[in-house]
Formats: sequence, structure tokens, C-alpha cells
Amino acid sequence: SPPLNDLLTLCHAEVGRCGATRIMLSDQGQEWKEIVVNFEEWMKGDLKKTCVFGQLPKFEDGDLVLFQSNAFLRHLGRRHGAYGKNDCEAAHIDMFADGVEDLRTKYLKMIYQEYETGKDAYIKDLPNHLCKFEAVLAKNKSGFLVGDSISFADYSLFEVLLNHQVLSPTCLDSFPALNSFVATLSARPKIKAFLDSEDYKKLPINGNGKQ
Ligand SMILES: N[C@@H](CCC(=O)N[C@@H](CS)C(=O)NCC(=O)O)C(=O)O
Repeated sequence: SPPLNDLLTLCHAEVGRCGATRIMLSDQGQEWKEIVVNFEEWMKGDLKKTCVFGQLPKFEDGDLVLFQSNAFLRHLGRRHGAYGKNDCEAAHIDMFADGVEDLRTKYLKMIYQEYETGKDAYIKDLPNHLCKFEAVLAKNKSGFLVGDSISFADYSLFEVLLNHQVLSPTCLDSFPALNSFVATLSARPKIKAFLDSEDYKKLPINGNGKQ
């Protein structure tokens, strides 16, 4: 197979929208490089013009250039066999990945737009969202969202749950399947090594320092 040549370009040194991609790359034993573009450089506008939606992050796999963090995950899902074993599983994986994205979007809105005024209400409402994923994981005995092996949607859910545990350390206490999902993924050796690394630990979760 051709040499793999993965490069992430980001706006901020943060977990942010590349969190799940990094966890997935780690677990799949894939090395990657990162370039953080500083604010001054970004404001010049030259790089922005080359970005399909005028935004980062950008993911490059050799000659393939992608924008949209969930497209990175889908690409890696196809490349590493983490996109289900048939069309039906793939469709369900897409569905759950979009469900995770809805939660991530709510989280980011709270973090960036209403942290001071909306954090408590967000945490109070959180079980209403987490219970949906709890039900899926409780039903699918493999410990993964779909089928019997890990998919990109699992990495995405895992990353969102880690960030929510920082926001509200007890948020998974009444969800045994989510708790065990987080424990299982955290214990996968390559994920554990990544989460224990300085590269990960030095990163703030969000670019504005709120978490
Ligand atoms: N839906 C996109 C969102 C990307 C996004 O929000 N990028 C922001 C910060 S990470 C950005 O590039 N902001 C700078 C700008 O819009 O000029 C994704 O998932 O990748």
C-alpha cells in the first residue's frame, strides 16, 4: 500500500474539532503531523481563501485534501475498516455519528456563546441527550454503537463523552453502558497511550479556555 502521509492543519492548539480524529488515528496505529496556524497568519486571509468553506481544520492524506472534521472521520473509517461490515451497518454508523454531531454542536454553542449564562441549564438537560446513547449501547451487546467492531462513530461519541466528563464529572454516573463504553475505549492500549501523552494533555479542550 502507498505510504500514508497524514497532516492536520488547525486554527488553534486545542482538542476542538480534531479530537476524535486524533483518537481514531492513534487507535489505528497511524502517525500524523500537525500544523497550528497562528491568529495573525490566519487573519492575512491567504490560507482561508484556499479552504473550501473558508475554515479549518484541514486534513491531508497524501494528495487527498479534506475539510469538515466529520469527513475526516468518515474517510478514516473507510480506510481503516471502521465503517461497518455492510451498507446497513454503515447507514446506522452515519446515523449515530450525526446524533453525536448534534450533541457536539450544542456543547460548542454553550462553550462559545453562553458559558456563563447557559452552563448550568446545559448540564441539567444533558441526561436527556445521554440517555439516547445509553439505550443504544445497552442494547448492542458488543459494547460498540453498531455491529461488533469499532467504527468512527464510536470514536466521535467517546471524544464527546470525555469532554462532557470534564464539564460535569458525574454526568455518566447514572448511565452504566456509557460508563463502561468510556472505560473500555480508554483502556485500548493505543488510545490510553495517546490520552496519557503530553501532546494530548497540554491541549486545552476549547480555543477560548472554557471547559
Ligand atoms: N463544520 C466544520 C467547522 C469548522 C470550524 O468551525 N472552524 C473554525 C474554527 S476551528 C474556523 O475555521 N474559524 C475561523 C474562520 O471561520 O475564519 C468542521 O467540523 O470542520
